[in-house]
Amino acid sequence: MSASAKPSKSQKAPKPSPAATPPAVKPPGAYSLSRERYSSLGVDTEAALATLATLPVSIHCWQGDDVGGFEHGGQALGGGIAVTGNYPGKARTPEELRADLEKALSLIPGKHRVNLHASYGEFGAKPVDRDAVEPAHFKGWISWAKSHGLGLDFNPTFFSHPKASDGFTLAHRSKAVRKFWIEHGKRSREIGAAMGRALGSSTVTNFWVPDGFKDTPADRLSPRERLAESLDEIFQAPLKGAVDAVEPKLFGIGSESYVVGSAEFYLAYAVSRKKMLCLDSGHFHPTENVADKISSVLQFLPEVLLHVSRGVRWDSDHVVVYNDELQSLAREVVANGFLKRVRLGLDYFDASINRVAAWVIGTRALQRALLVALLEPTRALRETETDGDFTSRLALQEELKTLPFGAVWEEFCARQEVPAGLDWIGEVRAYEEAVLSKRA
Ligand code: RNT
Ligand code: ZN
Repeated sequence: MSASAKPSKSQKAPKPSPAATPPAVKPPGAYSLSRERYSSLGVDTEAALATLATLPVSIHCWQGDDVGGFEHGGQALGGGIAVTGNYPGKARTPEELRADLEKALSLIPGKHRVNLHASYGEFGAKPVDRDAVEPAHFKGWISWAKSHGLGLDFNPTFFSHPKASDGFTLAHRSKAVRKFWIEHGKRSREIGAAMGRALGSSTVTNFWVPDGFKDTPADRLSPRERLAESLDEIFQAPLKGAVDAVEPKLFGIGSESYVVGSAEFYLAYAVSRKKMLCLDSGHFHPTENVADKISSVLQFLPEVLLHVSRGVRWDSDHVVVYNDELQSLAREVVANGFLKRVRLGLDYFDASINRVAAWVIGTRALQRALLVALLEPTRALRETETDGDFTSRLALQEELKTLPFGAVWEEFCARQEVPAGLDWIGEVRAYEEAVLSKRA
């Protein structure tokens, strides 16, 4: 602004001599300064931005309605998982859930996937039990995904159902109950394969069952024999395009003493049956390092699925945030060149804050962690280690923590045409006022 345009106090100040006037060039922006800083460490920020744009995150539909689903009569949440909070405005219909997802996706940079549960089908006027679900019940989701260029992932729902009310499904002592759930598993696998075929992008069908005991079992073996047998029956038929994953867990509410599908059970199952293993970050002892598992299991498995979550003291499924744990998870995937062998998915549910914001915060946090991992000078870091120079390794690791990645992230958002910084929250507030607050 010229001095004449706005008479102000500055007019009283002595006029700078012409020699002291800085040349009228635009100062370098925060991004170009950061790019130079990274480049001095041998890191190409442009390459990092290009790679990040190709990484889809499988966004879990169930954050939008507190794991409710759309079955007739809407079962209470079961299976040892729990959602707390009563923030208004949760989605009540597939249309509402899709609209909320669209809002969230418009604030998340990049192209992504949506992860559905079998209980989220569109079942029409008559109740459809779990042993009768079909690809037809997911037509609406498939055409929506197609029109938005999204991939889909899928999960059979082995909880929130009268036949799961005693905490057992595929490992149930009753043959009839097992048979019911085996049929659900087979049909879910067919739905997943049909989704993948329709969208031209393979759908992972992820199997998690809650089966376990509240108190010390007398027999730890038989339920595991039954679970292995049930899974084998589900996976028996060769199915073109099926990509199956299995998800272990340490404990759940009501299964504190014993979970049939433990980490060892499913790791061995996945290796012997050539299935994908799903690592959920809330499913281990709180002091276990989930990031450290990736390079171990990928020695023997072609692929893993991540359910990125945030447990606070237990498997509480808090919204994912950018913390050390998330950063080391992303770092292990990127630094080891595993981006093609790790499917990135989210799994959390918080009903105490705006649910659209919960999706945006968690997904952007994971993407930011991936970006920081992509900006790591991995070769230089590894060289210190091969040289046995652990002093420099530690010094460099510390230095990396305060490099200017924020400006690179904002550049990514700008190029992907989504709000950078906190600007997205205004859009969520406007949506809340116009749409969410009108829901009873
Ligand atoms: C439960 C598992 C499972 C579920 C979803 C809803 O502990 O993490 O993945 O959270 O399937
Ligand atoms: Zn999970």
